Amino acid sequence: MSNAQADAPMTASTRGTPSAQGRSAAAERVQAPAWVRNAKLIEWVASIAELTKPERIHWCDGSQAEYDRLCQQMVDAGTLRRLNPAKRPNSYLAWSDPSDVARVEDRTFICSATREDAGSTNNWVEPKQMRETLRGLFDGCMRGRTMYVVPFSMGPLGSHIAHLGVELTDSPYVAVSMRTMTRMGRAVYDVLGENGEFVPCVHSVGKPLAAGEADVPWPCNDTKYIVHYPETREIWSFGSGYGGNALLGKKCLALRIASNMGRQDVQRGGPGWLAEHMLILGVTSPEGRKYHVAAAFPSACGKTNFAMLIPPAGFDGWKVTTIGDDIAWIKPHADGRLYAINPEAGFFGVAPGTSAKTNPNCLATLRENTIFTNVALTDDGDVWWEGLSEPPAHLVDWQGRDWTPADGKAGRKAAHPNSRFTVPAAQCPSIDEAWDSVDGVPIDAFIFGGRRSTTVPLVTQARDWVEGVYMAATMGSETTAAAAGQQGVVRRDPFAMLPFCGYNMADYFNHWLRLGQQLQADGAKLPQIFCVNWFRTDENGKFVWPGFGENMRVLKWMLDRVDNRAGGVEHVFGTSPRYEDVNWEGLSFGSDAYAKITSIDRDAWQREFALHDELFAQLADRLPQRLREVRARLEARLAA
Ligand code: TSX
Ligand code: MN
Repeated sequence: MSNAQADAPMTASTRGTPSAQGRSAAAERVQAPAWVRNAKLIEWVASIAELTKPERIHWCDGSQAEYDRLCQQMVDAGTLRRLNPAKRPNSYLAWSDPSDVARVEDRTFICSATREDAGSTNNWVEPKQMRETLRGLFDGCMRGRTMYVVPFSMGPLGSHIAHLGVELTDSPYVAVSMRTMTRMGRAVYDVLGENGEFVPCVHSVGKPLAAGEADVPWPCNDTKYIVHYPETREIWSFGSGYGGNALLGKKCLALRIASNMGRQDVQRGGPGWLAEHMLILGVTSPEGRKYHVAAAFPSACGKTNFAMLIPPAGFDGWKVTTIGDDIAWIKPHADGRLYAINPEAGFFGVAPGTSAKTNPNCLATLRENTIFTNVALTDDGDVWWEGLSEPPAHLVDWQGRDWTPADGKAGRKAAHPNSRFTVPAAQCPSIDEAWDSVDGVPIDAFIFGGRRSTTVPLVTQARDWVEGVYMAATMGSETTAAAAGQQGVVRRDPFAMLPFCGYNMADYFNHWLRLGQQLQADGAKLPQIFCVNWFRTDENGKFVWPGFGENMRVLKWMLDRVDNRAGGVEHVFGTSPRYEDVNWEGLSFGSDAYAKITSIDRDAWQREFALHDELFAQLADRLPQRLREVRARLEARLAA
């Protein structure tokens, strides 16, 4: 390593060396740079180093030079491949171990004091017992490796909505990815100061190296643990280098820990806030009225595509801008409205399906400064994935094997279906001018969506906040073929938060209800709540709605409703646009087709309510009474 000199070697000669300039023994031991002044942080780094026993410690400064150096080091080690600089400047390709390609939900734990506080939808282990297990696994787990100290801010530096974290990791891939996905580096220490708080995150790939042992390109361990302690706000991750398991600022901190922080804020006398699995976008009308929307979709619904939507023909003068594609932190503002920030600084998105047709803004974003993981390599040193274009005559697939279109026809994918890009958000052509604003943007509407071939109409506005919360709580999505041959099975995914809620899901519903009630009591205009479904199919199994940019027509109706400007028809569970309430300029889409995607089938809804009951039974212990009341009211309407 070129900068080995700058790192602190953890050798017998430096352990316990007395301080020269009056720094603490711990600071001396871990060679903390002078710009790190937080004693608690230094003590913690020293204690984790003592446990995990790395060869050396590298305090990340977040500079471009450091990023470039670590990437070069990974190129030399075979972890990264530099892409053709003429085609893809400053970009790299990583191929993971074939066993380490996705989040591991069955290995993800919420270790709250009681099982009930984690709730039936989370895995739970008693915290003391989990600490013992992890102590055993982490003991010496970084032997022969560098431990990177990665300071980061989720949210704009210094924003009152932001929170700081520090991740200790033995993966340079994680260190560089965190620089793209968060505000990472020296400036974090200035905000942290001597006494500031941070969420401690410990990560190891779980593959210590014996003296002289050669490393592998993608070290990991078959044993995996993704562990959260919500009461003490700690994250421990072992055995995986894959994004969602290893970039601990994202799903672990910004969703699981933060969702719990937002609720704890109420218990501590605050107004409470929300950490949501939502994209945030801005819409500017030709008259210059700016709206902001936050939208939750389960996986495989095209969240990133929606966040970067380009208005279609017939929408001259309309502009859609991107604030975030995955996570929103939402807080009540002094003006009584809810304001949202994107706590992230980059996009960690699914590559397959991204093309100049489905998402031109995203494709332009990926032009440079991108790390691709598990996509295919072209003969001219560029990347390719299914859905990007016609397949080239020859590729090297994500497992390093030769691939031709014949292999594709035989069902072998060149890119892993969960292959990813990691790219700075600021590079997105549609990035909103306020995406970096410390105050966030005021939310006019929440959208909840799922992938449903039947039953759920194109768009519905909830009658009120409580019915909107019911809609979101009972949201479902059909699994795609990729997910283990279970095509067409509806899975409940409340608020698209099932794998990401850091506490009891029933308490989470209650948190939403309470927040709405409080804002209403304070006289605020609450965001409207909508439910959408782009995925209804016809008798031949074909999608009826063109989707993508054409979703602008639905978005416009929703925003017109926010300003009481559009008509609609009320039905069992809310209000939907009639054919004539939608702007059809520039699209030929007839009223017969429209009927196919907006019809309400009474029998299908009866079966749907039975599925809602299954979820409610699972959450029965703490399910808010108000949701049971909505359930009874809706069924009575259906029967009437
Ligand atoms: O992202 C999608 N969106 C949202 C876009 C803003 N996808 C891709 C989902 C997988 C990640 C969609 N797929 C959408 C959609 O609105 N709709 C569909 C279904 C569909 C697929 C293909 C066509 C039309 C609809 N048309 C042709 O193939 C020509
Ligand atoms: Mn997500």
